[in-house]
This record gives sequence, C-alpha cells and structure tokens, in this order.
Amino acid sequence: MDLRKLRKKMRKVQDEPRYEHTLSVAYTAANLAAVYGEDVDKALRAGMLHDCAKCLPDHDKLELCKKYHIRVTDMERRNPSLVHAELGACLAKDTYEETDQDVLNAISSHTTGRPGMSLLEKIVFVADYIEPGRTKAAHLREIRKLAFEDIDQAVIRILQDTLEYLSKAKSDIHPGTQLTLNYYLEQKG
Ligand code: DGI
Ligand code: FE
Ligand code: FE
Repeated sequence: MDLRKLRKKMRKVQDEPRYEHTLSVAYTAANLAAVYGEDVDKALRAGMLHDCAKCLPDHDKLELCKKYHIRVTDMERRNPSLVHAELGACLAKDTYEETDQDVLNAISSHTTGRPGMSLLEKIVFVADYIEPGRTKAAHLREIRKLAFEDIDQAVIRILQDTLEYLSKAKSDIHPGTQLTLNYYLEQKG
C-alpha cells in the first residue's frame, strides 16, 4: 500500500495523539534508515504500520489473536496492550497489504525487541522510543544522540530504561524484553 493511502487508513483507526506518534515514528525511522543505509521506504511503511493494532479495544485485540492463531500468555492476557505488536504484523499483512517480511517483523518486534533483530527492526524499535513527541522517558537526550551513532547501544539503553521503568512501576516484565536485553549485552561482549 502506498504511503498516502497508509496515512489515510491510520488516521481512521487511530486516535489523534496516536496518529501524530505514528507519523513521527515513520519520519524518525526514515532518518535512521538514511544514516544506516537501510531502505527508507520500508522504514516509512514499518513506522506507519507499527501501531496499527494499538487503538483496538482490548477485547477485540484478544479476539483477533484467536483469529490469527497468536498464542497469548497469561501475562499478555493481563496486559492485552502487549499483543498489539504481533497482532499489528498480522493486520499489516492481511488488511494493509504489506508483503515485505522484514517490515512485518519490525512491526511484530517493536515493543519488546527480540534477539537477532535485523537493521530495520532495530530502526523501528529505536524510532518508537525517540520520536520527537516522546517527552517522558529517562535519558532521552542521550539516547536520541546515541541512536544516530551506535544503534545497538541505543537498543541496549532503551531496554535497560524500559525494564527499570517497569520494575519501579511494579508492572509485569515481559520475558521477551529481558531476553532481548540479555542477548544484546552478551553480543556486545
Ligand atoms: O505502542 P507505543 O506506546 O508507541 O510503544 P510500545 O509498543 O513500545 O509500548 C510501550 C508500552 O509497552 C509501555 O507502556 C511499556 C510497555 N512494555 C514494554 N515492555 C514491557 C511493557 N509492559 C509490560 N508490562 N512488560 C514489558 O516487558
Ligand atoms: Fe507500540
Ligand atoms: Fe509506537
């Protein structure tokens, strides 16, 4: 689907702040793609689609997971927001005509990351966190700079800060988030 059409679709299925965030992630991902030599158009599409399932009511999210045979853990059932990434990838393929597997993976892994992410996946994961509309996260100044200099290190810092935030907020930690951090720390050596 071309970008103009994707923008129209997302404007329909997202509330206004989410749509603004979506545009910002797409443009931030495009800039990161330019710096790291990734396909800018793929980065734009992945950014536009990454939260396509975010604004569905929780009940609809869980019903759609059934439809797409997405396994939902007890922890995800308690935090249905966490399924929006994997569900988003299914909707991107089915409803928004996305056929590129790397783009679909980038949507699927954007919340927790995953071990062995492709460059495009890292770009979307990082863009989601640093887009200019984000203001609340810790160390944003530092991480924004790092993102354009050493993307793996930016992935690590984001995961560390996310885990710290979640533990302070006494939220459940998704095993994927910890697994991804362990992988990138080990890879750094
Ligand atoms: O969809 P966005 O808000 O743009 O960003 P996102 O897809 O990264 O989701 C962010 C939310 O996901 C944020 O509130 C923190 C939460 N999150 C990320 N990892 C975990 C998590 N929540 C829980 N409970 N456990 C996690 O491991
Ligand atoms: Fe998201
Ligand atoms: Fe997002």
